[in-house]
Amino acid sequence: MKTESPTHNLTRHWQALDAAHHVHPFTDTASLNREGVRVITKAKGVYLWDSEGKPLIDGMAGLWCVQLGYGNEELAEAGYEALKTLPYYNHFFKTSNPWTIELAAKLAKLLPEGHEHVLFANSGSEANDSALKLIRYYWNLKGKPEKKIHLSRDYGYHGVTMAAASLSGLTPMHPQWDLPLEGFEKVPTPYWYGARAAGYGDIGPEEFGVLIAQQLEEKILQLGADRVASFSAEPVQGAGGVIFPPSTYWPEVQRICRKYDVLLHLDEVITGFGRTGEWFGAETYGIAPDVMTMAKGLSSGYQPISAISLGPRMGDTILNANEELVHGYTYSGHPVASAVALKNLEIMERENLVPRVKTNIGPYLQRRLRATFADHPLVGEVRGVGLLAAIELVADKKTRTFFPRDRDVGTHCRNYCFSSGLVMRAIRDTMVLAPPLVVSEPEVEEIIALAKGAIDRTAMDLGKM
Ligand code: PXG
Repeated sequence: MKTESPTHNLTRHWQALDAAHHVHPFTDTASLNREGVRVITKAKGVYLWDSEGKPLIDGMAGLWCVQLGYGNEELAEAGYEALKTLPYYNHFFKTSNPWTIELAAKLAKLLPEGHEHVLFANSGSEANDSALKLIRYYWNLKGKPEKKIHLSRDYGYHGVTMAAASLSGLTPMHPQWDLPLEGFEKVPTPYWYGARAAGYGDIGPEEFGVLIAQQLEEKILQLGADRVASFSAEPVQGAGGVIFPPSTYWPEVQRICRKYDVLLHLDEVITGFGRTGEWFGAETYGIAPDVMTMAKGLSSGYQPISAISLGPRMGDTILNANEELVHGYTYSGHPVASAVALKNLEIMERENLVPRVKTNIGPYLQRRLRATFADHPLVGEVRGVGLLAAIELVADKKTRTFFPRDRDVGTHCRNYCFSSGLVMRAIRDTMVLAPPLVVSEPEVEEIIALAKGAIDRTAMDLGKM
């Protein structure tokens, strides 16, 4: 009879307890419990280990957030220092703490021009919820209370609270919860690779960017500009499929927002803190938002913290309202989270991580991905900026034809990735990479080799190799 190792017994113990008591996000509980969960027990650099001692290289920086990689001692010490000195206090009673003050000032230096003020929250969803409240308040203060409709995009992901899920354009996020709420409307996204399949014919990316932006204008005119409060968007759509806008898109969107007096809310939860080779996607794409939300990379995911920054219009109006701002969380500007975030930004600056993504490791990843996959029979397109990349798996490269959704080719490929020791995310049939900003060239090579193995095996299963 086979005897089981102590680690295996422990894994089984945790799997049983997890199945009995723990409900997972975005997961079919019954199906997961039949399979058994993978328990991650430690991490260092760009590697994770599970409870069986199996290493995984993390091509996703956790959930697009671990900019500095795992096991950074300085971040741990910054958190420990704050935990010992001031484990908790709030900002409600005319009080503050040194770490949150320094963090706000540091952000004001890094943020787009005119963004001098920040509010803190604990997650991307809360930040987006807060941004929408501040947008509503702005229009109320301006004497335009009828401006209440929030526009956002198909395939957008903005989180899961009632408002953030309503803002999200991933339709499976809505029916279970009777969402979206009233007053949330969607416009199309500049997903050029899918343009042909969506019936736009053989249009070029630049022309397509303008066409899609103009659909925002049509939507505003159809609803009435006097009723539209805001347009929310990620500079690059992340969880919706890593969709990069054609260069014509953002200039046109900004022109339209200005013309119809619609506030521009930029969701930088994924693109913030170096992911695209600048501190913010706003710089990469030349966007001047009225309000910006950020989370994830702000603390490299070591602590839950998010922020909302106000541009000049909203800042001037809201902060000079001469009345109480009736908003805030118990943990807004938590001292420990603030200390870790502050140290995280200090290290990113000291190590020149953002320029490294722009001129060194980002271009290296992009070049190597294209060299490896451009001619692959299963790969329709490799796209990316900085350390954000997507590999689109398609049924027919020439005609840009996708596989039927129910083939679930992406999940099939992702399962091969996991079993060979690579964390790579599948969004529909798009394979996605967003490694930690500290990833080295040999680690990039390891990620690409494992990705190639998984994509090759998927292609063979489909009879394409
Ligand atoms: N905005 C954007 C652009 C995001 O990517 C949120 C808001 C919400 O943040 P919180 O902290 O509330 O989760 C996100 C989060 C995935 C995945 O599978 C992506 C996110 C979260 C969980 C899973 O790609 N993004």
